Amino acid sequence: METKTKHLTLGSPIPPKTEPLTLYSFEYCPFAQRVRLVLHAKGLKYQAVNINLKKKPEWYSSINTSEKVPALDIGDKIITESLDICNYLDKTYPTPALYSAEPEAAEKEKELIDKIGSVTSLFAKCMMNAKDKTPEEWVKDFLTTMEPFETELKLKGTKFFGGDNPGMVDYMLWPWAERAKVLDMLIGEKLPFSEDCIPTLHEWKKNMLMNTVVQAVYNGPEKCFKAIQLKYNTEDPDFDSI
Ligand SMILES: N[C@@H](CCC(=O)N[C@@H](CS)C(=O)NCC(=O)O)C(=O)O
Repeated sequence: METKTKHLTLGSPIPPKTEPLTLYSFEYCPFAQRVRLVLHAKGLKYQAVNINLKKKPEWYSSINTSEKVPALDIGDKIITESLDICNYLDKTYPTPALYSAEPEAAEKEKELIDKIGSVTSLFAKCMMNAKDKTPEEWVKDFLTTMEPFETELKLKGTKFFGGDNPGMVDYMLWPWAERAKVLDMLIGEKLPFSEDCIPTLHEWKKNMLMNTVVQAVYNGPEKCFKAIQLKYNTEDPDFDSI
């Protein structure tokens, strides 16, 4: 389904298009991973053009003026922002549907997706400024941001937010669950989450790990940690060596 280039860098020419869908990506970017999950869930063929985020090719700003990944080239247009891309894909390729057919339930799912922003911004804060708070304080903050997800999934009583199979909420949230242990690695100790504080999400993570779509684009915390180390601590990182 996915063919991918090496991480293109300063001086790399723009590669020829090989598929109708081209995803500008970075192998370890959680936002790009959201799109890859949806592309795989829909069974779509695409070319991932990986961008070295430390030394971006000169032409990348003409693909996405913000110079961020992901960006999806659909032939006559380039779509940016992970959630907008995923919603476009869900509308254009409706099978399998990633939102509930019932409008009220779909609305609830969209509200939940909006709340993922608090999780991702806290994750970024903890990653960049781990020493600002004690591990106990970080855990308290994370539990607050994760509470709506724990409550909703418990209420639904299903394996996934999407029901028997992952849906849009599951795929939008997953990249941060996959990377959760990166925070332990950065802090240098295990964040003290007690065994039973988020039991439903704990079970959800186990179920997600067994899902073939999740497995298709899984890198795991060790590789994501190495990518962060390379990006922030080396002048000329080789992301293909991870
Ligand atoms: N809101 C954007 C966020 C995308 C984003 O922040 N991507 C990061 C990589 S994970 C990026 O491209 N950063 C630019 C850089 O590192 O120069 C989305 O949802 O697509």
